[in-house]
Amino acid sequence: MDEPFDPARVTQALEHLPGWSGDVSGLTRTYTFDGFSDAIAFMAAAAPRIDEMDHHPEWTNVYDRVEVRLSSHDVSGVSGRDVRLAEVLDELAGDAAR
Ligand code: H2B
Repeated sequence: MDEPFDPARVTQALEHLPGWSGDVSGLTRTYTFDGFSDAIAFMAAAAPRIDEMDHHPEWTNVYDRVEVRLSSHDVSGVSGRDVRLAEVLDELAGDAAR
């Protein structure tokens, strides 16, 4: 099992994740797309990568937005798996998201 990040480590991680916020309980970002279909396409494209990583976001879609919250349930906090998933989601969202 990973160690949960302490506050300093979360701050350090967020410096490398523009657009993301959070604290020791989780990392959050809202992606805004050009419309509903683009938002859903992002979620569908991410699904197999998420399953490969066996690390799953809590996320909700409302129209053109996808609100994401990442935490590691097994450590009750943030771990390196959340940082890696944030990087993957940013890569998949690419220029389609604001
Ligand atoms: N996702 C998240 N966000 N945190 C976890 O601790 C987690 C997960 N654990 N996805 C995985 C699945 C675990 O339940 C399975 C058994 O590996």
